[in-house]
Amino acid sequence: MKRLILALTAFMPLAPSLAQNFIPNYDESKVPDYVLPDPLQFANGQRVHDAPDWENRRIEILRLFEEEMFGVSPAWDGQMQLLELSRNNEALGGKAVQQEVKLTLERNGQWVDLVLLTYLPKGVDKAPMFVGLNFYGNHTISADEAIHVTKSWIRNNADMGYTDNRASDSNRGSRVTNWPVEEMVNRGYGLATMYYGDIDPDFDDGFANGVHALFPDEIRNDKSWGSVAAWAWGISRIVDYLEGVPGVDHGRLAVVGHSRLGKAALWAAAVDSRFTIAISNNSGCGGAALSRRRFGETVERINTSFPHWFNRRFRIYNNEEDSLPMDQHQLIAILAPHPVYIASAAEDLWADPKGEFLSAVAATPVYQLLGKEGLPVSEWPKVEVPVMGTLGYHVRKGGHGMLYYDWMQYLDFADRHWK
Ligand code: GTR
Repeated sequence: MKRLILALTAFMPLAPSLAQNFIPNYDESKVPDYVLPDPLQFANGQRVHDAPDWENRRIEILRLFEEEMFGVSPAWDGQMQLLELSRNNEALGGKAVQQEVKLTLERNGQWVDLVLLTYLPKGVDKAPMFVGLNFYGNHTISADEAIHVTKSWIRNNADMGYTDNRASDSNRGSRVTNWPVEEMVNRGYGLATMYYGDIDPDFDDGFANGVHALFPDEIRNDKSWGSVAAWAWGISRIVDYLEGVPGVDHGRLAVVGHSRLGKAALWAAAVDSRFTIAISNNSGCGGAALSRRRFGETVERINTSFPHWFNRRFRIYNNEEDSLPMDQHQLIAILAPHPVYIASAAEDLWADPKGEFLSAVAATPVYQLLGKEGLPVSEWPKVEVPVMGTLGYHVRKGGHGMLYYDWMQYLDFADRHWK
């Protein structure tokens, strides 16, 4: 009976009062008791003994995330056309090549334009790259007037001067501190970034636009891909493009994202093994934070505020976190043996910093099974004391954001694993 009720609620519209009345728990003593699903135990109860067993268990877990949460994304069977929009061979005081390329994805007469901004350090034969989506448009990454302002739908934002859901060029360079490109380039890394709304505009539109619109033949059901999966799918198209760029080290690609885009970064790394490092910055609920803790944002709350982010089946677990067949530590575990870095911020309680840390702890046995260290500590580290093993973690002081401090740790972490 409970199952039937759960199944029915997946199709029921969520009452708006749920969002309005929601009071997040920020009290550690009120975190309920919970038992995490064991990543090293198959659904049928058998143990995972070795690496070949893990390969099968990994696929089992991946399918759970796909079918119960992010949704099933289609394989890409279209064409990609490239058009260079701008190029500066003397960017960042001559240290980098800055380029904008329009990637037009075409499938059965439908098309979508994605504009990618890349920086490649000069004097590096093959540059390792950070690949990450941005929130406010490529023109916010640098003040360079050559960079195009996105034409895609964008959330209105009085501070940014965005009205009518259109970006304006009044904010050129306003996100430079969140994207310290010069530091990356100085240390031999490149960056590839794209406005996430090019891939899928972030509103509940019934999946009629963005890359979903490339698949009009898709019959949607309660397992179909949501917006987080679409952003991850778009990130894979960036890699398709980068694979054709000779100055890029294709074996050293790190996917990075903040908040909702941190959720997308983790999912991108799970479905696309071309990423050999994944970085989650304040990804919170649906990202690195354990859902069962119900600390800060919860499954019900996220599904209510953002009904388009996950698939419809995920709503089954509104207030039913203990019946989730997986939890977010397994999203980290299925990235093993690749290095993963998880960053929290002390005042970002909505994203449950401790729950993000505990995910890394609970993923560690999988790394150890594969002969890797995982996370070197099991006690929550003090503020701004980063720990780095195959899994890395820090909790920065301050609130929600991807800041200079965070990036400095990502660069150190990448150096440690790649140099
Ligand atoms: C919040 C959302 C979080 C997080 C954040 C963000 O409104 O509740 O899950 O994704 O947005 O993306 O900045």
